[in-house]
Amino acid sequence: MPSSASVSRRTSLKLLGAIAGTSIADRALAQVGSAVSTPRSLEVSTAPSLLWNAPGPLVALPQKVPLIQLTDRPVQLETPRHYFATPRTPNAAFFVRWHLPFHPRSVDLDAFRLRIEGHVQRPLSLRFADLLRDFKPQTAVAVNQCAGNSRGRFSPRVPGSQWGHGAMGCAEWTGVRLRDLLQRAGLQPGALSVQLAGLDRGAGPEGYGSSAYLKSLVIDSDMIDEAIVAYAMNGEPLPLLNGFPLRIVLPGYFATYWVKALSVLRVLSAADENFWTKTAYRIPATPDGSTTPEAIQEGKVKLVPIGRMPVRSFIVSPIGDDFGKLPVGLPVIVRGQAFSGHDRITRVEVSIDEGRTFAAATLGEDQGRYAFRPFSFRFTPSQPGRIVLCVRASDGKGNRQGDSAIWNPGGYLWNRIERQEVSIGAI
Ligand SMILES: Nc1nc2c(c(=O)[nH]1)N[C@H]1C(S)=C(S)[C@@H](COP(=O)(O)O)O[C@H]1N2
Ligand SMILES: [Mo]
Repeated sequence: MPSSASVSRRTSLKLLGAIAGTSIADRALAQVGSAVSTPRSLEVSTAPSLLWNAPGPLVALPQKVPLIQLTDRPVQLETPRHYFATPRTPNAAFFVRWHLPFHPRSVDLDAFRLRIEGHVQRPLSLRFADLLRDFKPQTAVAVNQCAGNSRGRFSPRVPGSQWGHGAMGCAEWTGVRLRDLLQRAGLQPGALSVQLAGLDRGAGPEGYGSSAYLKSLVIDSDMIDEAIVAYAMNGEPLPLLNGFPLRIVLPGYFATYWVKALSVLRVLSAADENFWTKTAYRIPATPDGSTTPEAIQEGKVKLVPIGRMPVRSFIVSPIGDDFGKLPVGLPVIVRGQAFSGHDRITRVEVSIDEGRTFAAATLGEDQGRYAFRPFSFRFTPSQPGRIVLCVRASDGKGNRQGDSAIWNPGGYLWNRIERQEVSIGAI
């Protein structure tokens, strides 16, 4: 018979696991050590996170406010929830994700060149200042979202950073159209794709021998038309951790294509065989990109490169139970952001009865097709108790968020309807 102390410890650990996902529970387990029986603790540590953000510590790196640390080498930082109260994410609060440990710690603009090479008529080597002076600026307000944003929700759990919802941000990006740069260099006949290379280096995933982060865009595609080589973010130089001095911005598409610290555009005349383009970032070729572990194990699932971001919406406030009750009889304003990589947001709906019925929210300013679209929804609770709020968005292409949990081995594309439980108390 276990002692009553260890039973209650176990119960509270279980609770911790349920509300906080794995890390807090794991840390707590490490503290209590052998007092906890192993099988149960393993049960706890595979539960998906229900927290809005990953539960990591806050760290402050150069040019950044304190952000949630997922890993330190390479740096991966998540943006805390409250920064999404506004439709533009401040540069200093913008999330950070690198794959390779040696990302630039400084870049000397005098020495820096953007090279355009490969299957072109005139290879170019451009200075930062050339981009500002010799090309027409192009601006877009757009969401940069990691393909694995919200991976911590996956059940069963998949490998990779266990992000909460904060691996995304929306900024105004300014730079030069990729098409204009390619036109200046002149494509040779047979040019197929453009490989994008950054300054970061290091051992990639074991066994793949990939020491540079390389992505390719097919030349004959809308991707090339929309891509910007950005030198400014919200009107300022990019923070070093977000790709100073130049990065690719590809509005509507997942961040995997938004190559940071961009230094080479290499025009290819054959398919790109490198790991990051050919093998990584693939999703099941099903309508919603979802499949099952069994189907993957049986090797039956056709995989295709990831592309545009599915429609999503997030409640940013109120933030729920642990932070005090909302008074009965006084209005509550539910606020948040919605976006889609397919088209502009046309409708956001909020439910105050856990998704049984929805009513239209008020949309804020439209800053661009692929930008955050703020929404607000006002209601007055008439009795004390618990309410589960839900939010779902629709875009101009007729896509609407559904309520099923996505699963795929990469942990990509999560866009399930979000819930926020709140407590209503008597005044
Ligand atoms: N050079 C380089 N660019 C990169 C990456 C990288 O590892 N190296 N990661 C990509 C991925 S997967 C993401 S999610 C975004 C993150 O952009 P951010 O750090 O500015 O938020 O950068 C993209 N661009
Ligand atoms: Mo990512």
